[in-house]
Amino acid sequence: MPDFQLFIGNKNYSSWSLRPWIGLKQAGIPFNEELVPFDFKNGNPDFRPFSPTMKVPILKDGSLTVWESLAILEYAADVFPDASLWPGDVGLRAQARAISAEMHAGFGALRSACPMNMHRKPGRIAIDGKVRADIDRIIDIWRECLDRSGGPFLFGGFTIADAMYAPVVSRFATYLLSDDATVSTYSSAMTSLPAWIEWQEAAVKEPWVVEEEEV
Ligand SMILES: N[C@@H](CCC(=O)N[C@@H](CS)C(=O)NCC(=O)O)C(=O)O
Repeated sequence: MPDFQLFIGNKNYSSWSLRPWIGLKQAGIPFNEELVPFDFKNGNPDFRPFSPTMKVPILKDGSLTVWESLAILEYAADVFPDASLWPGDVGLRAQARAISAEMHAGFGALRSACPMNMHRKPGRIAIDGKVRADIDRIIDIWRECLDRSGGPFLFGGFTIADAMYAPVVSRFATYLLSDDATVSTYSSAMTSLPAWIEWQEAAVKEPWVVEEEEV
């Protein structure tokens, strides 16, 4: 019997935590949430007892520890095969894995210039060509997937690929990064999810301000 415990950081800022959290919630997989607030100035000492990497998210299932957001979601998909966390078709599953891996490994310019920050009043900031290239590539991915699937999510129903891109949806909204119709349609589908609303409501109530994440 799985006994999932998901350690996450601040909901306002922790984009990597949002990924497995929204994936598990949306799939109806039960888990206990352990929110451990960031303390970057002191090296996040409270992460030491549960995190081998000193980062979040971390999933514990009994004596098993899984780190890295994508590995956590892969594990959940293995343990709960009926949750359809990946597309059923082998080719589409390969595509979903490819764009999830691209997100996990890439888009560093966008991630560092535009940190997830749900508290922040929406407004534009100056962005350079590398950030613009990340934005353009993400819009191309979303457009190709949505054209093929017909939406509302990248592969029709919600999958790990949507969970991996969830923080990008938040960044696009906070920093007003695109007027593209694809972004607006996909963002509406994502931000209407009950799991999204639950996370965001909790995020904006958090009292903590993390200077390192404010741009
Ligand atoms: N590749 C990791 C990234 C995890 C990560 O960088 N998490 C951030 C919070 S969003 C963190 O814990 N940072 C603490 C630190 O770098 O000291 C994943 O996918 O889980």
